[in-house]
Amino acid sequence: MRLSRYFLPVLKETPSEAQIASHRLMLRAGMIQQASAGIYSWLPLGYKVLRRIEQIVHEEQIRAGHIPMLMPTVQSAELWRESGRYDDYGEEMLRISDRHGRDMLYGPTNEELITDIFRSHVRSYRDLPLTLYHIQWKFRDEIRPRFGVMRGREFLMKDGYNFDLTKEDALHAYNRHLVSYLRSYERMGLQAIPMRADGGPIGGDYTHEFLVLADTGESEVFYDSAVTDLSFGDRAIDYDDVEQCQGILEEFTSRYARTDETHDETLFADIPEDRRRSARGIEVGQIFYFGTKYSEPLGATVQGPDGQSTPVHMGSHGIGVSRLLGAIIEANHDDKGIIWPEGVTPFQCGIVNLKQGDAQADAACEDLYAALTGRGLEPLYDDRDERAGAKFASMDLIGLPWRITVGPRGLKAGVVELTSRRTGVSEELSPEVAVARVAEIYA
Ligand code: P5A
Repeated sequence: MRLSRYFLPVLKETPSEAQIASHRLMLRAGMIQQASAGIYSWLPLGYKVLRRIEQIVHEEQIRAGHIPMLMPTVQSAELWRESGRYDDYGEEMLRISDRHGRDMLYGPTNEELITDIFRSHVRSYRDLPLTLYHIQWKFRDEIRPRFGVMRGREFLMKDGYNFDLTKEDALHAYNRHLVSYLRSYERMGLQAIPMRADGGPIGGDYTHEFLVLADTGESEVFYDSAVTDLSFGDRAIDYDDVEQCQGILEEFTSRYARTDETHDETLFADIPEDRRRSARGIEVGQIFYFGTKYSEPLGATVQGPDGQSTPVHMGSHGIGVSRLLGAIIEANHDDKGIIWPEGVTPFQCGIVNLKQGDAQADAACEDLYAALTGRGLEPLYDDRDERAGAKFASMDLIGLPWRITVGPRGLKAGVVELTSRRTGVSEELSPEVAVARVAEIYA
């Protein structure tokens, strides 16, 4: 992409309504624009990162054997009356009436709708296990939408639902989700710690939230600092291997880590004092096992091997896709702007032309652009007729992890400069080596 042809409405001023860094930076970098309280338009740069995050979530869900689909945002109240949640859900549910006076709602979650799909088609235990998921907009009429996309009213969620014959099988589905979430967050450059939590309006008493530690987080958390030493890394996973998935759950959840809703002072006091931590965190996902809470009232049953009809065991599993942008920026920024982890960056590399209009510099930038594109990368070429300082400031603000700077002086010596946004370290390299280096980073 050439910046002169892109739509990147960068703000010079710091927006006064934004209280935390991620919200400020998303507005300043022209990623989002508020449409009304807690509802945002995703401008091209923000939309690109949103799509990258979605892509990682899809890849990891499919790897775990879960099946993508798409359900609508607007749902009928009927199903919610069947489960009893139409009244229970309270003021967070946006209730709508259609022209025939029928009660509808903008879905805050999809347990009822997916259970209806399941009960319409599945009759036998032979069709299990089954896990379906989608990535779809949700609406929750939050009393205090704030911090930009962090607590929105309209937000993008990945929500997955497992259907199993037995509790044991459903717990394996729970473990598969835990493992796939650990992988997903790490690919996004985040450490998200699973912590015992409360079921809330979704239900069940077996649930973990995934928390990214950050001072600006809305959740209060308590944990053994040893959990922060764990990392998933590059392990081979067989998602059908019950023991392997259970082992990973135990590895990541056996130490004390809880949100304030389930915090237990007595258990906390058993942790050696120098490892006891209380902090704040951003909840970027939550997994639930709730047994037959929805399958029973909605009549989602299958015929078991013994010929008996039994309600299926279920769980649901959510990732806050749009909230993740805020969480990633909270964890990756400095005074100058965002520092994208390579896994989610909107463009892999920036190209800054220090002397636009200089035939040699222009040609060298065009060559770099073509070479990077040829390697399957998407560079952002700042080809505007601007001062070098302004170009650097924009690049630092939007946070591309790598920048290649091209100027007439360097070109005389046959070099360009490759700079890391994170460390600020620059190296002078021939254009070919710079391209190879960037390609290798993303290989
Ligand atoms: C699990 C999937 C559920 O809704 N039903 C389907 C279950 N869980 S949850 O914890 O309530 O939500 C899942 C994740 O969505 C994000 N989230 C939000 N993001 C932005 N703004 C909001 N108002 C908001 N509410 C929830 C969180 O990341 C949460 O973990």
